[in-house]
Amino acid sequence: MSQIFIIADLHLTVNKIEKTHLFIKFCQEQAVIADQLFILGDLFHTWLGDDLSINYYQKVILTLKKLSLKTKIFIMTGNRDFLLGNNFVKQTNCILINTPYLLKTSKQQYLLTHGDELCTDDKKYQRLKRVLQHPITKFIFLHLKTKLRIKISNKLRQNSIKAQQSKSLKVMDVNMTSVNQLMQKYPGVNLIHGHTHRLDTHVNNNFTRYVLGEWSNNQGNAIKINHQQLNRLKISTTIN
Ligand SMILES: [Mn+2]
Repeated sequence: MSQIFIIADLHLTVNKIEKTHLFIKFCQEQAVIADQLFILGDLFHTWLGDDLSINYYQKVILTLKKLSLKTKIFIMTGNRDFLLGNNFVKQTNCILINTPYLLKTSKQQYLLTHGDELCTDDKKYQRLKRVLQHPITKFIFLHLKTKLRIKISNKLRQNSIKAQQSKSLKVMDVNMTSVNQLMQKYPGVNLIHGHTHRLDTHVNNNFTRYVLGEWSNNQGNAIKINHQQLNRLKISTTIN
């Protein structure tokens, strides 16, 4: 019997202690029973590089490390934590996976992705992503001093919040042509993604699209695949 948990968009930050505790509790009491845990991006709200951020998130790092003794943890980066690197992997025993990732269970296959690459209506976002996630940009950023990295990261966050205010909800959702183009390459496979924070299940003609939701301070959500059944789970401080 294999049990799989899939989560995304926790956006953990140092100042949201409640949410960090919710995640730790989830790891210790629920994910620990699973064979595999998949985190589909934006586990962290900001990641300024392993050399800085590992220290900020010690509790999370230790929790993942402990969990990895029982459960295989696969992490995909999102647009907020795309700088997760080798040291993070070493310290947590997580496995960094590329997007999209094909998850095969005995009855059904699922394509896992963060989801932002499917939001192709948002041209400005896609352009900025190409620049920010370019290997040269990453290299330069990781060699800047701490203060400057924090300053740039804050500025980018402010700009992103400002930009979102003028964008329509439709522009910030996935583009169905892009989704269909991707899924055509994977006949018979279902899609699981996060990023849009619009928890829902969309049954299309050829595939089902499961969207994970973001975590709040006192509630999270997960997909659980067990006995070939896919179920939605609410994660709360009181485990039921
Ligand atoms: Mn995201």
